[in-house]
Amino acid sequence: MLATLAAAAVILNSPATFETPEAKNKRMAWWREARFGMFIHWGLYAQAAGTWDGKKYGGGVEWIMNFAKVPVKDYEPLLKQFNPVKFDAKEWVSIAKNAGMKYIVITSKHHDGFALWDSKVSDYDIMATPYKKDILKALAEECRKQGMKLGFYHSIMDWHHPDYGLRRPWDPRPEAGKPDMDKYVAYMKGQLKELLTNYGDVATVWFDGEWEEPWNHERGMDLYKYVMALQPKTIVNNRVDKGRSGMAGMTQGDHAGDYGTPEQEIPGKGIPGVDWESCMTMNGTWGYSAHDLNWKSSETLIKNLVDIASKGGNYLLNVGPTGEGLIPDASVERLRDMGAWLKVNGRAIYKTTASPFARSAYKWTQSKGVLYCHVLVWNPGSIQLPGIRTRIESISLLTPTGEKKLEFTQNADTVTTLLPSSAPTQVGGVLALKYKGTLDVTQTAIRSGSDGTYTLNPSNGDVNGSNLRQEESWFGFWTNNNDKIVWDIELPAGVSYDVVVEYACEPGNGGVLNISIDSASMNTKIESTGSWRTFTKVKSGMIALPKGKYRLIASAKEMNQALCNLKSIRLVPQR
Ligand code: FHN
Repeated sequence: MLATLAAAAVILNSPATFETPEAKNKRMAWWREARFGMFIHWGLYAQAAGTWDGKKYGGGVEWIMNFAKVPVKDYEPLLKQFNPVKFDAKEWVSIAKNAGMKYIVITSKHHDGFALWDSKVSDYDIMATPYKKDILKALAEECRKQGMKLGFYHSIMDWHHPDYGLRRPWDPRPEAGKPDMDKYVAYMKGQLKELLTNYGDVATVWFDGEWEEPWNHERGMDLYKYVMALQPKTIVNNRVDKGRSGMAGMTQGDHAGDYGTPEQEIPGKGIPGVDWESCMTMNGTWGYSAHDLNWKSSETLIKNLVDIASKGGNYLLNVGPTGEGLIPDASVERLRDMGAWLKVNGRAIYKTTASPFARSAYKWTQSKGVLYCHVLVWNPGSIQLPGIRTRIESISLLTPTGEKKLEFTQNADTVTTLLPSSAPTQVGGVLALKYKGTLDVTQTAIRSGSDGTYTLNPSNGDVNGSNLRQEESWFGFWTNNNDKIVWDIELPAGVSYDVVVEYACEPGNGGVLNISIDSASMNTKIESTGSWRTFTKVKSGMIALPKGKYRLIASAKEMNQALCNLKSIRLVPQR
């Protein structure tokens, strides 16, 4: 027994895991294959729909109690209004399934403390509303019927419970006495025990609200062990503990948690051996807002899915149902488009692993014996795929009617094939390159497109820096003077190029962007374009260099607060 305890102690001190790597791999297997899940933010805040006392709020309006500084006594009346009579578990699960999502994570309790299930340890739950039916019970039953995995989001931070260690400043509630965090944790464990014993297999527990002072590493490690003891097969995100590095979401050091949780962003590169999931909204809010119509396009959502999968991550895409229990039409339409794309290309997403290329003009995923090249911008005609030394046996285009074989040639390390005139889906198409044996790829320098233009962007650039990173389709967070971007390119003989910079800059920011390549160096004044998403193109200078391989470096010569969002640097052959 002592030996076992000693062994357990050793594992306990390893990076916050309580099992062997083999056991963890077994436990994580379904999640690593799933790649795509639905996040559902739903609760009393849906009834408010982003407005309080006639004032409209922006951002994540599941925070409206906080934004509008609503005391508990004035928020609780929502209990009597929340009556989601149009909630239909079968419809919700079917929407997720038809979208190609493999798991659902729903807010069992968000920061406002309201419980979506029939909790015996709280009267602040769905049974206190006119609806009086256990939402999570209905959802769990339907998920089992449809073979959909179900996980629970659970907020550690609780703006309602009097014992949560930090009351809202505008709602001190002295009459409730001094908060007792130990009592609160006992209450939270009581609710988690209900969730983890009464609703069948819980695929994952998605903690949140861990960032405030009352929560600490010791409590996080204890809570992780508590959850694992109740459901040893579940997996727990890194927000159970204090190891999350802000919105970048990856776990620092020996903290509990099975996967990282980047939020509203996609890491610039995947991290081999690290499990992570980017959670993102479709518009600007997690909870339902009647007036946030800033919907991302289906194309953007599909490209996000591909980008994330190409880096070995999962995409947890959010819907915020209405107070009546309906998933907004705009969300349903986009999920339908994603499902249609995945019907054709799902095998290039599910059960795949990250791209073998550190950089490429294309997004790649892979599975045993197959490389998937995601050609998201469709230019019919010849396409070159550099860096592939393994002998390719065949190339097929994935289409709605099955695989379409393509002719191809292969020299030392470049495969060339011809893209047909039209793309098989609304967002490009996927080439399946099949091979036998082990994969052998090289990291080649960036080459030009068929028109001779070099497009340098986040898909093929490397960041040397602390804050600068990919944000959607550009480099963002350029707030550190020392951060820079590097591209390795291969130039042909005798061509002169115009250097064209595409950037966006919010008023009050900007400076001077320096671009250097070999002995050439040029400065571009970065001025406001009106917003971080309003892009403009400016000619920075020109280069004419002998044939060869070069390193082009973009850096900040001068900077006010932030330099810019850099979408691309293009080398355009002078005509
Ligand atoms: O404060 C929450 C927010 O409301 C939302 O739930 C997101 C989803 O990941 N998490 C927190 C912000 O990081």
